[in-house]
Amino acid sequence: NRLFLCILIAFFAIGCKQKSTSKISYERPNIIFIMSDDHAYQAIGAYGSKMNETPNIDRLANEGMRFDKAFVTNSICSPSRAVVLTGKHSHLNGVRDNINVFDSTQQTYPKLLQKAGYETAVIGKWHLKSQPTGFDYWKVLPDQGHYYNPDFRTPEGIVQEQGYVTDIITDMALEWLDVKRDKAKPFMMMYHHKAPHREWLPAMEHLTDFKADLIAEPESLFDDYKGRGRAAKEAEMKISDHMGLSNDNKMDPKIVKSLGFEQFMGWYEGAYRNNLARMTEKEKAAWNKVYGPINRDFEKNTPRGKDLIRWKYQRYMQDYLACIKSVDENIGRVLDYLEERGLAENTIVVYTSDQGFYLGEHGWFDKRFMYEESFRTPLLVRWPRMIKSGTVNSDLVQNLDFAETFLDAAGVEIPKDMQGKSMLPLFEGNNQNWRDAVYYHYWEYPGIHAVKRHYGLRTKTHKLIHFYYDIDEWELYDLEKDPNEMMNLIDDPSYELVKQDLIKKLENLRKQYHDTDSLNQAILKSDLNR
Ligand code: SGN
Ligand code: CA
Repeated sequence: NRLFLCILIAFFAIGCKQKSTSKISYERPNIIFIMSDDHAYQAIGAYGSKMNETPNIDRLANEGMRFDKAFVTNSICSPSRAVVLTGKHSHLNGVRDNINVFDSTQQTYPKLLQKAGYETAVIGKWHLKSQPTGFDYWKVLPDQGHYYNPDFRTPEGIVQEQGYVTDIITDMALEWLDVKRDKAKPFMMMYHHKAPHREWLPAMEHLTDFKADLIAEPESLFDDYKGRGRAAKEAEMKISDHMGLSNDNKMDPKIVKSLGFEQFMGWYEGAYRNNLARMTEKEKAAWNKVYGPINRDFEKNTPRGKDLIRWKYQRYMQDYLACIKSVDENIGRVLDYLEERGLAENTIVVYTSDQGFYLGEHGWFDKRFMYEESFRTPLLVRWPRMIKSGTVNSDLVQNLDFAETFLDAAGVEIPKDMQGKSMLPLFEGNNQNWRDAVYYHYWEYPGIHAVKRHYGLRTKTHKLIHFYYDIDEWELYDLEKDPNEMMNLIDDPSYELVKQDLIKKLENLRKQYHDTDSLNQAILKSDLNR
């Protein structure tokens, strides 16, 4: 038809390299990549959450595609962000842990889209240390950023904004969409929330939310790690021992001390005070109105032993879910805007998190492990022009695939050195020749939370992990029989064939992704010298 011809001619005229895996031709789509920080799929309505509702995030699932097997390559913040930008595993993009600095001169998908005529922006959490490059507009949080009255990095320097971080990031995103961008071009916006990252500080209007709820405990809240190796036992992310009563559970350090509790880290007390110090007097008053009675009750009816773990879990979830409430409401504002302006039809809207998170499973908070809750991440994609509404996909996809997918959708050639795959065929319902395993490698050890270095692979049915560095242990899980990963089968003779097959597959994947032992030795050496 004539429209198709015009678009085709326009592409040739501007010299775009069209090499889409898709057979459908279309006007170049806009892209909004929404990524929150530490949002577990367990706390999303569309993934079956019973503890909270996320009606706006769910809109993306109802009107688009829900991915049930979406994973990260390295379950931690900066590395995940670097993988998204580059489409390369951590050992090649240089950000293997939260300490590495992102080399901003390297190839990224925003740079390639910008070159192909897209207007690009990143707003919110960045956490890559170096300045954002490849963006026409950027306004990002310094490092982890703050919840209340947060500072922002801009090309002109640091500015402080008044209010709650999730609302402010959204105000900025809407302002860019509405008035700041060049409307003659298609756009790509990375809209990144800080929430619901530790220490889970809710917006003033949500301080009381969930406080009267009794959230169901996960089956493995009191896990004793029997059936697994040293890595799970030695990790320092237990709600019982490592979650802070003051900073995480918002108890006054004076009360914590007077009751005789020792906190795992000395800085927990300072963190509590720093959070309060960022609030205005009005905010402090609202805060004290809610947490004051909780503090007094804790002082009077001090829980101990298992009751204390239960209490901490409830406190943790109340604040965590309240943070998500703001994320969900603000995403609703952006989706409404797209509809009002007639932009929804040809805008790809992605919702994901930089990784998953433990909501008490195995007794934990935090992430890092290749076990399911942190390895897996939510992924919802709406693109009415391409994706049938209400569809569910169960292919193995990764954050490694975003760069390739966005370039492909924009009709830009995918560079050969990118390591992921365009998800466009999956959007169209075609999963022929898709991968049968995903690869994972985590490096930040020794480090906070003490999760040991490990790599491994996951197929649709099994998982094989090798923990190394100050340990040499292998773990094998049958995900169909043991979805909670409670029993390591590595020495079970009835799994010998499965094990041999997985080991071979893992070797092949390591070769395919160029993650070699010699490179890893060099990485270890340089990590130890810093
Ligand atoms: C902070 C958190 C840790 C968390 C890291 C990394 N402590 O240090 O619990 O693992 O960030 O998180 S906090 O009390 O300061 O919040 S990441 O998402 O940025 O990788
Ligand atoms: Ca994170």
